[in-house]
Amino acid sequence: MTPEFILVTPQARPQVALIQLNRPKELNALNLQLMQEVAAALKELDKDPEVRVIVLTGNERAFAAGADIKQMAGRTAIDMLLIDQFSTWDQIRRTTKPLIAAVSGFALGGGCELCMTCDMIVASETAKFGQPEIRIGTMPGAGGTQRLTRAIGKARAMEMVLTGEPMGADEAARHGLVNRVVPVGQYLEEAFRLAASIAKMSPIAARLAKESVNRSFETHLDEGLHFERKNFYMTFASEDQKEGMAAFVEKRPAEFKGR
Ligand code: DAK
Repeated sequence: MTPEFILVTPQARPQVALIQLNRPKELNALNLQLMQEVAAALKELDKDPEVRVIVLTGNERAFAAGADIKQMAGRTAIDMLLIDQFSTWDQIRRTTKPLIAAVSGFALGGGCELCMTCDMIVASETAKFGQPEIRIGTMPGAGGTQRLTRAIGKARAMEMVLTGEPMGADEAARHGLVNRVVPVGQYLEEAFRLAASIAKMSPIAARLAKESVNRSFETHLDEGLHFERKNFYMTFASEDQKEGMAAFVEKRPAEFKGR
């Protein structure tokens, strides 16, 4: 079925797919259907052998201004429990291919959480990251208190979560929340450029490396090193590792096949 609230381009650039959130009048507020469409598109693209990297974006004015407050306003705790939005968010988190958020304008609440669920963030100068849920009587519910704190440290995250005050792109870059900040006209191209440089690598090595970096957030050092080691060994079972090292020795560019 054609999605209603997102646009999906599997080959926006060679081997790079694009998902664009497309509810511009509502600043891409994340209603349930939109989130399900994002999760379904990611699942599809994650299986597509022609796709190596995925870029997720909104538009210049807003990546996403949060979960849809109008849809959420009347819900009870039990409604929220039964809707189980977390299965959608968990599925997004399980995407195995590198996922880059290209963010301009508002990335607030669930919008900030969604871009932090991605592996890297390319921001435009106008990007504003924030967790303003406190201003509407609630708090982050899709990872904001955890991912923001890990990214920018306790003091600054606490301030943002308790005051709802957003952080601009330059400060986000200084804190390591985003990879780079570029002028508004360039953020999507810059995300594609980053995506293309990753798409040239072995997709097997990229997948195993992504898993290993992510593991560092979930475990202690000894276990993390053990996990890394197993994934490192596993790259030696790939044709890509043989090709990569042969290409180096033969002084030619490697051609990775994802096998
Ligand atoms: N929800 C619904 N509609 C929204 C919206 C939102 N989050 N943000 C903006 N809109 C709508 C506005 O209502 C307006 O629609 P009309 O009134 O024209 O029909 C339109 O978008 C344009 O917005 P504004 O007129 O307000 O535009 P301004 O430039 O004046 O202001 C703004 C832009 C971003 C500062 C403002 O719209 C704003 O403060 N928006 C709300 C930001 C916010 O509070 N976000 C956090 C929402 S709570 C979970 C997963 C996720 C979450 C929770 C649970 N689970 C997995 C369980 C996440 C929760 C949240 O994100």
